Amino acid sequence: MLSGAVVRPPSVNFANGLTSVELGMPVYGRALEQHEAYCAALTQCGLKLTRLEAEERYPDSTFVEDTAVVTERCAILTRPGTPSRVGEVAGVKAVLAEFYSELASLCEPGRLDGGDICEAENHFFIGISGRTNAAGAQQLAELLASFNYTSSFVDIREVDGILHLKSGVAYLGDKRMVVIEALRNREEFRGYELVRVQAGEEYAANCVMVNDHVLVAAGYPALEKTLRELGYQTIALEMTEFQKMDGGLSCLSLRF
Ligand code: CIR
Repeated sequence: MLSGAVVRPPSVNFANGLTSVELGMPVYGRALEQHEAYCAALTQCGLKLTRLEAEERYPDSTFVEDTAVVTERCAILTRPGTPSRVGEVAGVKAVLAEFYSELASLCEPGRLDGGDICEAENHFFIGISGRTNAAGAQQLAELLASFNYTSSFVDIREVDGILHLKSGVAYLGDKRMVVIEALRNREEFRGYELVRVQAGEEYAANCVMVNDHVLVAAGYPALEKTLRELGYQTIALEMTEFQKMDGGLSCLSLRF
């Protein structure tokens, strides 16, 4: 069971963050409302939230997931794969130290964003992307192995339209994964039951299992229907303002 999460609301200059999509400027007030609803959903799922202060020095810092990999046995601080985000890690380190006695860090030349890490119980899929390099992936795999976790690499550099591995996959438990079409034939996912995301709903692949619920982005009815038919209780959340900045549901929290 997950019991806690770290979140950070968007800062006033959130719109100055990085994005690769052309969906317009996010509206700050609306982003705050969507973030509040997200926090309420995590609380509804039974998590106790640690809320960090908004951080204007780092406009992308609401996407806390990229700064660490948190597991049942350890937390590993990342070295984000884009220079403007490297400074975000220090603030997250301070708060994770309150929860973890085992706090490891990646080092040069490793680069890795938490959004590339998909935890599937004792196995971790590590995406190699524009943000996570082979050295970062290898360091993480070795650190995870020292805590008795296995891992495998999924190279997504040739997959169009996804920033991170978890922009295209999510683990639901019971060896079941949500995947976008572009990733569904990957050898790495053999042995898993795949819930396919239909064309046009790719953004919804970034859903998040939190205890008895699955958080899903609002506005993607086919995936939500499929999940409900499979017996999941879903909570649909408006994510439009975060989507404009290339962010999804998973990136807004570190859950442990
Ligand atoms: C970035 O480009 O780093 C942010 N604008 C979005 C990060 C999204 N993070 C995630 O999916 N884990």
